[in-house]
Order: sequence, then C-alpha cells, then structure tokens
Amino acid sequence: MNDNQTSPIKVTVTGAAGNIAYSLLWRIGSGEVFGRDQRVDLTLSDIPSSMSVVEGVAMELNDSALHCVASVNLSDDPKTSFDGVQAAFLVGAKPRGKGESRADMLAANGKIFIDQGRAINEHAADDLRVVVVGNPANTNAYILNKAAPDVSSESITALMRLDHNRTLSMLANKFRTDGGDFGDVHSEEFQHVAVWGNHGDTQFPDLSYASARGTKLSEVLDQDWYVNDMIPRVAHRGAEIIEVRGKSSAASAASAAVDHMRDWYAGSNGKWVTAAVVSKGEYGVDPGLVFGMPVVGENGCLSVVEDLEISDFQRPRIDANIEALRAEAQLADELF
Ligand code: NAX
Repeated sequence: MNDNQTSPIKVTVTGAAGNIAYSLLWRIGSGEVFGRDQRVDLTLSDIPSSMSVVEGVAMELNDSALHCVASVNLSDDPKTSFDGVQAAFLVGAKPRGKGESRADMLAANGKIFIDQGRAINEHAADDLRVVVVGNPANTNAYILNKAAPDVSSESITALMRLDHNRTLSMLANKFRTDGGDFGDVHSEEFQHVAVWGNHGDTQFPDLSYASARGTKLSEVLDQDWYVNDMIPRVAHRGAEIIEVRGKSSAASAASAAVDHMRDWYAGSNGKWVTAAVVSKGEYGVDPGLVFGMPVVGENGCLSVVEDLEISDFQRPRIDANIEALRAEAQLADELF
C-alpha cells in the first residue's frame, strides 16, 4: 500500500450475520475485489435481531487486521447502511418458510428490497455498484431497480456468476475424466461461456459459442451429456449442495460474488462472464427484467455482449427464463 492511494471505498454487505458474509467479508478485506492497493470502509448490515451476531463478526474482522480494511461499521438501518455506499453486496434475504408460497416469499423480500432501494436512491454515491445475492436474486434486483428511480439501471445487477462458475468447473471435470484425444482442460481455459436467464430451475448454461484452445466445444464435447446431464445439473447444483453438505452454498457463493464485483470494477480482460443485468431489450428480454447474459467487464462497466446469433436450440430455453421472470415481476409489481 503506498501513500498515494485514494480514499477508502465504501462497501456495504447486508446479511452480515449469515453464512455467505462470513466468507465474503474476509475476501473483500484481503483486497481480492478492489485490489491490494485499495482500502475499504466496510459496513456490516443486518436486521436488528441479528445484530449481536454481527457484532461478533465485526470483532473477528478487526482481530484479523486485514490488509485492506480501513474501518468496520455496523448498521441495522438502511439509511445509515447505504450512506455514501459505492459497492453493495445485498446478501440478506428472507428464506422461504414452511408452507409459504413463492408469492409469500416474494412479498417478504419485496418489502426488504423496496426499503433498501429507497435508501439507496436517497443516500448512495454516484459511482454505485450493486450485486444482489439474496434470493430470488433476479427479482429482488428488479424490485430494487424500480424502487431507486434516480439510480442508473447499469448500477444494479444480480449474481449469476455462481451458475457460470459451476458450468466451467463441470466442463473442466468432464474433460479431465473423459476428454479423449482433446485431453485435460482447466476451467479458466474455456471461452465464450454464458448462463442465460434466472438464478433458478429454468437457467440456461449455454455452450453455443464456447471454445477451448481455439476449438469449438461442439466439436469435442458429447452433446448428449451437455444437454441431458450438464444443463439440469448446473440448474440443480444448489439443491445438490444442500443434500450433501446439509447447508446451502456459502463459500462458493461468496467466491462468485467476489468474481462478479472484481470483474465489474477492474475489468474481465476481454473475457465473457455472466451477470444478471437490467435488460434494455437485448435478445427479446423485456426491458427492466434482470436477466443473466454474457457480459464483458470494461472501463468500470459490465457491457452485454451484443448481436449474437440465437439458434432454434437456444431460443426456447431463453424464452422459458423470460416467462419465469415476467411472472415474478408481475407479482413484484403488485407490491408497489
Ligand atoms: P443466512 O440465512 O446464513 O443469512 C441470511 C442473513 O440475512 C441473516 O443474517 C439474516 O439476518 C439476514 N437478513 C434477513 N432479512 C434481512 C434484511 N431485511 N436486511 C438485511 N439482512 C437481512 O443465508 P446465506 O447462506 O448467507 O444466504 C443468503 C442469501 O443468498 C439467501 O437468500 C440465499 O438463498 C442466497 N443465495 C444466492 C445465491 C446466488 O447465486 N444468487 C447462491 C447462494 C445462496 O443460496
């Protein structure tokens, strides 16, 4: 860290008492998101009933004397949580309770994200970047965007990077165990992979443009495995983790959130990644829906990869996500 470094970036993490935050906060504090030369003022936000746990998390963060942490602050009030915020990880959300319908869950979360959206609208900094992690992530981000009309829609995203990373790692595992003459391929070698749509059952991990070492994957990958095994396995990976681990994905979700914000802030070096962004009507997606798309991080923005040709194989899979998110958005609209 040199003397010329700029002032600390204001970073807020909601759901700070939860599992994902317990991994995420340390990765941010170590410089893995904004770089080792950039300090951060961290605000740990949660609901009042979780604040004693947050106090403990803050004590441990302080005890870690992390390289990039300038200060650790606590807040259970959205106005304070988002005062001057430049990067927000919205992890806190209410899970679906026993006997609750999806509409009930949306209503509970709708209230959270309307309140947070209004506070962000009033209090956030101009160079704001938001990633919504709490589920239903895409529709929570849709609600937030609607509740914050003065904030640029380009500042609001939802996390689909975990689905993207799961796709890369399943591909790498397939080539490692069954790569034939093509052989072993590391997850970082795959290019032009994207996951379209919703962080839910309908999501579409798309290999139509994908390649490794200059070879199209369609020429070297078992298409039956891709369509019938890989696509549903990526979509249901969260449930698989819960079944095996007994708890939902936490470190991998935090890692994906780190990747998402880092590539947004510092760029993805021309590489395609996946983020759910507020649609401007690209690829037939209703404007306003928050939709997983291929993006490139450049000049501090996430730019959607445009003018891709969409085949008859892709179209119905993308459309299924448009329909799912449109239905959720209709329920969400009733909350305003
Ligand atoms: P935890 O149950 O461990 O923690 C949730 C935290 O949210 C708690 O501390 C709770 O007090 C807090 N909270 C509740 N209401 C709040 C509010 N109004 N404001 C601020 N905080 C509030 O869950 P965790 O495992 O950390 O997961 C958090 C969220 O991430 C869940 O909604 C989960 O479904 C979602 N996930 C999203 C993923 C994605 O890829 N988008 C993947 C992982 C994860 O399933």
